[in-house]
Amino acid sequence: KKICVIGLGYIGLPTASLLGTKGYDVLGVDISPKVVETINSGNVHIVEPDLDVLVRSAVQSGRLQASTKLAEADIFVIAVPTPFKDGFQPDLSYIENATRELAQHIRPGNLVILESTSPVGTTANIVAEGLKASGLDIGRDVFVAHCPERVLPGRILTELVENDRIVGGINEQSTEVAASFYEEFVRGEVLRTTASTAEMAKLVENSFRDVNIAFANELSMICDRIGISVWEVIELANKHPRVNILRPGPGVGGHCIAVDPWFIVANAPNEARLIRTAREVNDNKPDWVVTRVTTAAAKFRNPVIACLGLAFKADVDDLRMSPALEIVRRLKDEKIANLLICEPNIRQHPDFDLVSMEEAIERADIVVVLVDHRSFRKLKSMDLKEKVVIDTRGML
Ligand code: SAJ
Repeated sequence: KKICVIGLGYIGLPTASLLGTKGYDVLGVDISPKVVETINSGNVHIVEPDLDVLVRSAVQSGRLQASTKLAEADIFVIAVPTPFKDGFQPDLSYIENATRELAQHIRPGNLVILESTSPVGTTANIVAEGLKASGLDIGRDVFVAHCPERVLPGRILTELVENDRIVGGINEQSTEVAASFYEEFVRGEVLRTTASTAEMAKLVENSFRDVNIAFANELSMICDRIGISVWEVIELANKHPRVNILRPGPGVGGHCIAVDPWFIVANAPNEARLIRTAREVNDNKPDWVVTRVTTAAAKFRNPVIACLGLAFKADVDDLRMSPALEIVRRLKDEKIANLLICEPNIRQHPDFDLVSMEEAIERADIVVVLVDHRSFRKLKSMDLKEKVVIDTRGML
């Protein structure tokens, strides 16, 4: 079977290379010539455990090829970004462009799968509707389904195979054809539903997490106001058999959890009140951290601040929508201190000079922990007695 994966990012590339090693002939398509060139030379442009090995082996075996151009295939998988634009409205232009191109390549018997996280209605109203430009009978000649990706960055290759998958077609036959495809390589359960229910289920998963993190973040601000340790409160409360509070942090980042809840708000603005408020609580958390740091800095004459971490979460190199990055940028703009910035997972940053954790700690008056990277664990054994420590992740 020939598979064409459109979009070779954090989801598309792992999917394409996994299918390549499972015996499918895979064409990976991306608009960036640089990405295409990198992959065709057997290399990767994103950091994810074991992905480099998988891509190299798929490319070397001749089962994975990348191109900037679509070609004919049996199955098309769309894995392009769905960001939002001003006013928190979903930006579906990548899906629209992919669909427009696809309409020129599909043939009877094809299956088109949308994996990108999308507002409810996208599979039917944008993809299936757009494919009608091919002149084919969409739903009968060509099957269309939504199968949202659910993998956790840092564990993508394992979760691609192990996680249960939701498959929702625009009609029953589409659901069945798409589900059979996933059953060929997924070890988890393949759950059948409609396209719009599949879309909503994915948005709900990430909103559930966002709302629960917002609860933890609100608690951290309340406890700080009252003067007790939020970490101890959560540890004790979580001893209750039915309580499981998540961890407060500097805010919620990444391109999923900080984005997807807005798609629900856009669909039902009057009803989605808790979901919207949770987003606002999490988006305001960096501001709260900046205020705490600037208040602490005001007590020094020429303060030196160590900022530990820029990534959006532990043990990744991804800085997209990272609250840590936002906090560091804001502190830099405030010009109140000399900043020493440390991010062990990237080699360099265009806007900041990076230093080692040891150097940052040694020279700092104030230490701000922004990411709980594994390599920061040695902080516990370092001498911080003379320093003001603002630990947004509860590492200490
Ligand atoms: N965070 C906290 N406290 C916590 C947990 C997370 O502050 O207790 C923060 C993280 O530091 C990070 C953000 O939340 O800034 C999101 O991190 P994450 O690890 O919760 O999730 P992502 O964005 O890496 O991946 C999520 C996953 N969704 C769920 O767990 C419901 C993943 O399964 C999805 O596939 C992915 O979004 C996606 O692509 O939608």
